[in-house]
Amino acid sequence: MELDPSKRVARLKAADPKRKPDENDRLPPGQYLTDKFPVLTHGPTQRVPKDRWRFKVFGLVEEEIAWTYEDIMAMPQVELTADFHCVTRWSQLENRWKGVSLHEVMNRIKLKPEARFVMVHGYGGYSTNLPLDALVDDDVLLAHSRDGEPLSAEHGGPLRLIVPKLYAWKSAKWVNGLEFLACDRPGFWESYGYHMNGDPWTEERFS
Ligand SMILES: Nc1nc2c(c(=O)[nH]1)N[C@H]1C(S)=C(S)[C@@H](COP(=O)(O)O)O[C@H]1N2
Ligand SMILES: [Mo]
Repeated sequence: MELDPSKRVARLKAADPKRKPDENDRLPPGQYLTDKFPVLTHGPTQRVPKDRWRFKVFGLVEEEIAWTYEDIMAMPQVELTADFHCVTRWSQLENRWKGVSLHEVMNRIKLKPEARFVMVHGYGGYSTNLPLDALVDDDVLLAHSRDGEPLSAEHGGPLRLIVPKLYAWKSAKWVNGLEFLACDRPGFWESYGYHMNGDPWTEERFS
């Protein structure tokens, strides 16, 4: 059952007594709190067996790469706690994600100097664009688990991108590639009018 939001906030305050005990400093404007983990997918859930899964790096790179799931899992892993804000106005607080930091991924890629943006691709044809800075932030992960459980296919397993500082549509499920670009280009939702950047704190919902 969904926790009453005030109880949820009370629990969060207890978990971090130093933090200012006000849900408004955790919830971006226009968002409401949920304890559920809603599924939000356009189109069918992708079910990609780990042994067939590939992650491609292409575009403005010195050398194209195709990593297997095992290649990615062999990189050092981190856990981090982060919030998740969907543009349809639900926000979840304190997800415990586990996966590979984008810093680890970027350390293994040689970009051409013109690269400024990235198109993130997912199985099923999904895409979403990010400025390079947003991709290489400290809290960006290729995540395989949430709260100690492997991600279900519905939630983007075996591997999805997590970009906590931007609206959740930037967190591509079934992520299978990074395409580096010199100029920004709209991804799937962006081409229907979602914002090119997508900062929830300044409500960059639509362009
Ligand atoms: N491949 C893919 N990734 C996606 C989406 C999608 O439709 N396809 N939806 C996005 C949106 S709008 C949101 S809110 C989050 C939802 O993630 P969840 O279903 O795990 O809650 O995934 C994002 N990543
Ligand atoms: Mo969303």
